[in-house]
Amino acid sequence: MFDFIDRALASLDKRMEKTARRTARVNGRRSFLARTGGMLVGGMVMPLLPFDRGAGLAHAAGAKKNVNDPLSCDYWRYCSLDGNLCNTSGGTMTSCPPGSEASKVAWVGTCHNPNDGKDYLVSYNDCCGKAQVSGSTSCLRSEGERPGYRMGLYNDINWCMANENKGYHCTVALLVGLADE
Ligand code: ABN
Repeated sequence: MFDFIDRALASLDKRMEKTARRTARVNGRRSFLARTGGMLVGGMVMPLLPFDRGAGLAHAAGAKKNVNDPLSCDYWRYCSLDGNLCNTSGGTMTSCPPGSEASKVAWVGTCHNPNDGKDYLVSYNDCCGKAQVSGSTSCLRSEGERPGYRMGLYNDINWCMANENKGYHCTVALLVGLADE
């Protein structure tokens, strides 16, 4: 009889011990530290992982339709042009309209020419000293532009600032040369 009770108590002991160990494993200090450590490391590593800051802009850039039309903002040379097209403002793509003069400083972009697969440096000079005309085509493209924390990386600027007459009229796109020369 006592033998039976002894065995029953021993079995109960074993089960209690097992349950206590399992509880300690799941809720114990070490497990808490391991989980917290995992979350901390994850939190530190997440911001380092690469992600697309361009919000798919590269894809949108590839979707341009009129890449060979100099009267369209899609034209490949205008990849970083922010302003009115001079060829719709009384001038041409490379010359300022009469009565205006080219800016002394300019924004230079790197544009991919889909016709020959090469990258070109393009200088966007503003034409200065004449009022803007209505009906001219205004473009806003900023491939390669970065937020305005550094002036040289930001193209939303009136480049007539260095000229005597600072009135902005339009922007020309001059081919400077191959980007990897
Ligand atoms: N570079 C064209 C321009 C002119 C005035 C203001 C912003 C941009």
